[in-house]
Amino acid sequence: MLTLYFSPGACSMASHIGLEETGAPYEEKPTLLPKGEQKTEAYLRINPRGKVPALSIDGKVITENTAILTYLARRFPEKELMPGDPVEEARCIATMAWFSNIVHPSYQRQMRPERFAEGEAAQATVKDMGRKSFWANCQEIDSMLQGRNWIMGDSYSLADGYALVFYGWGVRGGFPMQELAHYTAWKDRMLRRPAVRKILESEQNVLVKAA
Ligand SMILES: N[C@@H](CCC(=O)N[C@@H](CS)C(=O)NCC(=O)O)C(=O)O
Repeated sequence: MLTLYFSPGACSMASHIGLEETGAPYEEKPTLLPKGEQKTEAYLRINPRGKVPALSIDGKVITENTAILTYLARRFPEKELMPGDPVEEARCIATMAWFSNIVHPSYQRQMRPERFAEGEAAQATVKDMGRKSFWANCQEIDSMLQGRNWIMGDSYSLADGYALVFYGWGVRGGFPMQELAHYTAWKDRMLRRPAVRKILESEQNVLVKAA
């Protein structure tokens, strides 16, 4: 049995979309960050780092969106959820690693500056730098989508669901996402995918609430 631990609106939405795209049955375990459920004893037994997402595969847990999405694509190869060519597959993993290592933390700096610096003035600088770098990251995603339907080119991949997390966070954070023409056209394309729409609606994501 596949069991996903996630919190609506968090980066775990990438794995939630990924699981839905496989078409396989899975169990949902909402682990609500606003209620601190990621820090409970029960959840720390699942992921001692206290973060979502976590995916349990018959009791074996994997964490990190990049690992979960790569696992799902390899477990369900017939769904073609990541490129089959090894070089293209590595590029897809590299893109997801960039989302995880750079894009996510830049948003986090503007949302939670207190985790990065002490004192009001230092936190204001961290927040400002976080906003600037998150916006630069969104512009880079916009350029990546120029002349392409999907993040990896002609074919949809699980990296697309990951990129949608940041479009939603951009809207939530008051960034002028509509100015990013390629990213916005791609977001509309994403919303036409039944699996994506289903998860966004079930998580009550800002992108479907606003539509
Ligand atoms: N690189 C990790 C990031 C996981 C992560 O930071 N998740 C956040 C939600 S977006 C979380 O669980 N935060 C809870 C906390 O920090 O207390 C991944 O991609 O899975």
